Amino acid sequence: MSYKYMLFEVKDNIALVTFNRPDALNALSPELMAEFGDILDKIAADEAIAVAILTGAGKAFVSGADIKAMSAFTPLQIHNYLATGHEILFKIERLPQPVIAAVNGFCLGGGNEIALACDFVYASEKARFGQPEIKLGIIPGFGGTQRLARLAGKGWAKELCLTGEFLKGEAALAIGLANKIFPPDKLMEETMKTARLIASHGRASVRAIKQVIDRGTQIDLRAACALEVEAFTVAFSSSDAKEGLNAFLEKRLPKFKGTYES
Ligand code: CO8
Repeated sequence: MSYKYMLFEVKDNIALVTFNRPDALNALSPELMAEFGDILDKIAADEAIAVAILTGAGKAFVSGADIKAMSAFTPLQIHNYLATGHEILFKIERLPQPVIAAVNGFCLGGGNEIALACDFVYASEKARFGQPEIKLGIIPGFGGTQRLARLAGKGWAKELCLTGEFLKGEAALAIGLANKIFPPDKLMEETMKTARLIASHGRASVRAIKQVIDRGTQIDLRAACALEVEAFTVAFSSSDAKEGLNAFLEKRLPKFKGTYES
């Protein structure tokens, strides 16, 4: 599939995925969503990719669903678009690789919902986070009411969804929408730095950490800790674990294989 609304490049084991429809502030048209889903499938199948970064071209990360396209939908078309959108966002969570959202600007509606499905968010001082659907007479539809409540708690999810107001800077940091905020010209550099650090680690342990945190936070603590025991055992049995432990004992840097082989 060739891409009209997305950019996709892989360099040094890091995939850079850019929403690239700046004239419409990277609004999520059905065509763009199909391209995004295709890129996520490619990342899932590519063992050379250790980490993925999502960002946006121009002044937005993503401004949300394409309001023009949405306004012409029938209820059945909306239903199908929402269902497809949820599946695409679940693809992000199912990826073995961590996904970092580098939020460069407006991160609204479906855009904020994409960021919420990523493993963590780095943001520019220009980033504006919000769920403004209420101003359109609708509600968040790509998991915003649910992932936001799980991340920031029910009170913040309700305040953001009920007011439609945007958060930025320290306020976004305080409720966990972003892990770190950087000046605009430093955002990609700092995101790449963290991506390279994660990419330098063993794939089996990176994947296990992503999965056990995602799955574990959906279930009770005792069952979640049992999952951690199993995930630790799998990681411990990998050749990268042998390499990491030996490297420490031999006072040298580890040389991880960069594969998911155990
Ligand atoms: N959809 C389509 N076009 C958009 C969108 C959008 N979400 N956002 C911006 N654009 C377009 C504008 O229409 C404008 O186009 P044109 O130049 O042709 O008039 C261009 O992008 C630039 O936008 P603005 O001139 O408005 O730029 P400003 O800097 O003045 O304002 C804002 C920026 C504040 C981001 C403003 O554009 C805005 O409020 N955008 C809409 C944000 C929004 O409401 N998002 C939520 C959408 S609903 C949603 O995401 C639900 C997801 C799940 C349900 C999906 C069901 C189908």
